[in-house]
Amino acid sequence: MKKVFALIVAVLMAFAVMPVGAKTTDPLKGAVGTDLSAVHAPYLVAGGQSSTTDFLTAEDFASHALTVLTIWDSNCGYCKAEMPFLQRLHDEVPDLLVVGVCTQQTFLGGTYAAGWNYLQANGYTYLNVKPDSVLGGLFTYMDGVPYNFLVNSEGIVVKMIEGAMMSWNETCEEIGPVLAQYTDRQCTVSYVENVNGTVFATEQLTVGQVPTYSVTAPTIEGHTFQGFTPAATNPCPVLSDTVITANYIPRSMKVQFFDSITNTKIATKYTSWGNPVVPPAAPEHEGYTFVGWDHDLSCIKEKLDVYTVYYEGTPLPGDVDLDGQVSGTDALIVLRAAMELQVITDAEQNMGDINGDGVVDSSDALLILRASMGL
Ligand SMILES: [Ca+2]
Ligand SMILES: [Ca+2]
Repeated sequence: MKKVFALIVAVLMAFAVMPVGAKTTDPLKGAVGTDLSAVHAPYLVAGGQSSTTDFLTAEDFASHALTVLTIWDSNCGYCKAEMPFLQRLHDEVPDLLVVGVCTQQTFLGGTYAAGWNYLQANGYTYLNVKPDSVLGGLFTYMDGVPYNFLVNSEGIVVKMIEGAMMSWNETCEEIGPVLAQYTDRQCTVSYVENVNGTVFATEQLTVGQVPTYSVTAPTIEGHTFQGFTPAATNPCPVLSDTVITANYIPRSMKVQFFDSITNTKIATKYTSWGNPVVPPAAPEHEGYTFVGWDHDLSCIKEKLDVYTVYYEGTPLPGDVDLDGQVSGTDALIVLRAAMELQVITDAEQNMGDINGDGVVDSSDALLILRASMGL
């Protein structure tokens, strides 16, 4: 219904305001072929004013392979939705000029001041202008906002994009093949895995070509490959150097906790590879002190069965190996752990942290050594 109405309006407008024969463009292609080289549109400056010194002119078209004229209004939600992609074009694509054309009243009643404020508030830094009579002429092809017009270096409209580009992929698909007609710039595609951030493959493409994804995602210990972003099933023509991320997730690790005295299971827990696991509360047994668990629980890299460690009676502080005496052997275990020469169990960590600061380090080793010497 909206389309039919728009069509009727367009037909009425065509008869009402356009001199017959004034436009030579194919109506099916809209504005394609329109010559904008006479443009002289003032930059939109602070507060929504017109610059009196800076104007968009044919020179700006001439100095870029392609220009995106994006016609927008500060009251238009779809316009705002595509602005991050326009900013990305501005930031990343060196031979492309992005120019916002801020409309006033024409479509949704937005104002230049509101447009200016929206740009500032959201950090959009691409050029914005007010329409002059040349750019205003494009409005006759539009039944709303946003519209994007691609303009070649001679100032000729070569493509009209109706409605917002709602994703980066869509933006690349709309613009890539057109930009490719005007540049043979090379782009590097880097394939990066998201665990260590390593680039594991690259390929060279020209603008508008599509990444091949003909790479093998590396095997990463403890992780499962989940696919690429952007997805290989939805490849995106390149406009500039591009990163494709290979996504991995850590594997789930099952840890079962057992009571070493009754030989019964206390709990089953899951953690992701390389992460700690939080143990359950240990059962109490008459005459025994619970010391800890018989594995290191700070970094789980395999499926584990973990048992409680009990000491009959009360252990001596610093008796890491629970042999009933504090000796140089206990100090050596702690020193080796502190130097990362040896992984010690949860129980050994609890006994070795003699100063109770939550870490096992060389100061614990020294204290244990002094204790063993009766100092
Ligand atoms: Ca000992
Ligand atoms: Ca300590």
